[in-house]
Amino acid sequence: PPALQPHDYLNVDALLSDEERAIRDAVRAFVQDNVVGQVGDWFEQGTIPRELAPELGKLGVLGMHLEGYGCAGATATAYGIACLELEAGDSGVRSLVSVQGSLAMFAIWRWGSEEQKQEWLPRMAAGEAIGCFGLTEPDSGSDPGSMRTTARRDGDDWILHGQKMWITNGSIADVAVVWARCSDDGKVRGFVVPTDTPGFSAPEIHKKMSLRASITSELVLDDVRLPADAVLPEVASLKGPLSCLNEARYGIVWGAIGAARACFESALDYAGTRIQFDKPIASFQIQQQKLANMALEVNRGTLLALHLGRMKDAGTLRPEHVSMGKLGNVNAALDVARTARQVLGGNGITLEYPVIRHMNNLESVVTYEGTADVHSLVIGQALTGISAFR
Ligand code: TGC
Ligand code: FAD
Repeated sequence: PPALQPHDYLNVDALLSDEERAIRDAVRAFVQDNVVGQVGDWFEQGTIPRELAPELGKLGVLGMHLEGYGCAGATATAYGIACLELEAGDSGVRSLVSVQGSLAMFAIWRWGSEEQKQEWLPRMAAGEAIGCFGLTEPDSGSDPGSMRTTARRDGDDWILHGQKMWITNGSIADVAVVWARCSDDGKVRGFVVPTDTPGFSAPEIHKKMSLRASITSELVLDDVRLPADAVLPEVASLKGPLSCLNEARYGIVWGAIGAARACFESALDYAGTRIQFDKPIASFQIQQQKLANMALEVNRGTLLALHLGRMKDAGTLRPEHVSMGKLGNVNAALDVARTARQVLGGNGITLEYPVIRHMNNLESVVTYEGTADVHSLVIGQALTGISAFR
């Protein structure tokens, strides 16, 4: 058999096609050139440069898995591989791409009118227009069905009123997909809101200790008047936003393992060079056990992601499968990051190394797109047939 590679212990590489490997290498090189050296500063400053969006557009990862309208039409597996490489740079970069492609663009692509698609998708695929996705509210997180944002009709127009919370890309977005409950029939619908519409504002949320290389905002909708054709015509239920979440959660199944891999690689490298008691710390059994467990989690998580990717491409992936992937891989990534942080000793707490940045980011990743508890309950319901949400 071929020699064992510490960075690809199970030779997952051999399970990928040439095209998938080429996409991986292109995204990895992009992250190396455009993210790795700068992201510690972005994290410290609490920002991410807007100019990254057109660069990501040129790379072809915005709406990468969508067909037409300037999108790459890649397979789900290829999109997942891209998410892994992006999140090996930073969860904030993967978030930008997820929110753009899997949430805002997917909502328009799946549930929008032909005019809405023509107007927004090509510019969004190019990164010329940035999108955000407003579902969560201050009093409505895990239970989005309790949302209070309303849409009422005034003649042909719609009037949106309410507030959204924790919205990635909010303050830098050109367009917001906002989910609201319609006051005439009580149904949840999506609205395409250009962010320069009077009454719309997006104050940025500060003092975050996680996902700092990402913009997070409130959306304030103060009687925002929209034309009749602003509504997404093809869905009138919570199924609309939840279908988008399936897409973004799928990307996180892969992405979280990218963050874990970066932490593992940093710890492996550090353990081999850091000398204490006259030896590299890698020569101590306790550290080897940590490295072995990290390698196990990274490899197991990669295989799980790849399996779900192949299922998605085959059309057999269910939302309940995605919940298992998101729960398992984000928890695994958090374990790896926390272990790696200890291997690095004092250096594990600085932004000179990637580890604590990833570790803190993963505290957001485990909460957004359905908390670990929510995904456990989805799996529990699938196993028992009993819903324990209420
Ligand atoms: P429930 O009564 O079960 O269903 C309501 C309607 O939705 C349909 N549905 C789904 N459709 C597609 N995909 C799914 N996964 C679906 N789950 C349910 C269902 O068939 C029904 O349709 P219809 O047509 O009959 O009305 O809904 P529920 O209110 O009991 O809620 C279920 C629950 C708790 C699982 C769901 O609310 C949930 O997932 N909550 C978590 C909320 C969440 O994840 N929010 C994320 C916000 S976006 C975000 O975090 C972006 S982070 C940025 C980044 O990615 O970087
Ligand atoms: P809550 O729902 O209030 O949960 C609090 C605790 O209660 C959690 O531990 C939860 O698991 C637990 N809990 C809740 N219900 C149950 C239950 N039935 N059984 C057992 N335990 C339960 N949202 C968007 O719409 N768009 C975005 O772009 C976006 N980006 C985000 C970016 C960041 C950095 C963060 C942190 C969040 C973002 N979110 C976004 C919001 C995110 O989806 C929510 O934070 C998440 O859904 C959880 O909602 P919550 O924070 O209100 O917590």
